[in-house]
Amino acid sequence: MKRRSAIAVLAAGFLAGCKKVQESAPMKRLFAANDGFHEGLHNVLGRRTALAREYPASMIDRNFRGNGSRTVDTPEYRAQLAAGFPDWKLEVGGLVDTPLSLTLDNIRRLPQRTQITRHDCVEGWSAIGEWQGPQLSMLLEAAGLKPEARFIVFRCADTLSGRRYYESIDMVDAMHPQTIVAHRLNGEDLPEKNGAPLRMRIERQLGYKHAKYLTGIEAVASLDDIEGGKGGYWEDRSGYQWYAGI
Ligand SMILES: Nc1nc2c(c(=O)[nH]1)N[C@H]1C(S)=C(S)[C@@H](COP(=O)(O)O)O[C@H]1N2
Ligand SMILES: [Mo]
Repeated sequence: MKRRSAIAVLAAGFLAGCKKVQESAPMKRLFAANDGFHEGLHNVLGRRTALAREYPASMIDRNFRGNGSRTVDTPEYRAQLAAGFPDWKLEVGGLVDTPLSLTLDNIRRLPQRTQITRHDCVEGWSAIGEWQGPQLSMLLEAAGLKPEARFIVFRCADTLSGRRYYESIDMVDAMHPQTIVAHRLNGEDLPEKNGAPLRMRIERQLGYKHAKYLTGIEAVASLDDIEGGKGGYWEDRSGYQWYAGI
């Protein structure tokens, strides 16, 4: 019953949400705020909403490197991995009207976006891959963001040096058409090292923003009280920039 209602909510959200991302409520508010404002802000928004470059299939790196966590070191994850993640749940919650609990099957049945993009890691390597999954904006529209929601936090299953990995973005990136919840890489289910079964793609930002082993998507008003308060695992620990635009 619970699962069916999540799908119904998603379907309704999708039908309502077929309009362009630019016409979604948060983007409307952004562009309204920009009306009559000076050119500088207009240019910044233009840059932030522009698409990241997409590449031809001939340029795909067939063995996409795994970086940071390359697995989740728990018996539960190993069992899920071996069984094809039958019980993996992606929770969409926080400041939303209707929290969603989605299975992989739910995610696979949603309208999909496929994009061939270049991943850039701060450590100095890049790789081109083809990613597939539903747009984050669709999930957020289905759940219904409350007006106070300003950031989206991504929760992950893995720990690095004893701390849960997490990340966050603002609504411009959350509503960006290339921001997707990816479950496939280069035409196959996401490999373990690349974040199976689900990971974020946030194509206008550096690699550490792209949360792997995704378990939760949470809408919040402020990042101050989350973990170290700087909006991400590396931001808390190493002073990496929260906004990692490329
Ligand atoms: N959950 C989680 N997500 C993560 C990391 C991590 O260690 N754990 N590493 C980040 C970093 S620094 C990079 S460059 C990319 C690497 O993605 P890849 O393993 O698919 O190359 O994942 C990012 N997302
Ligand atoms: Mo990275």
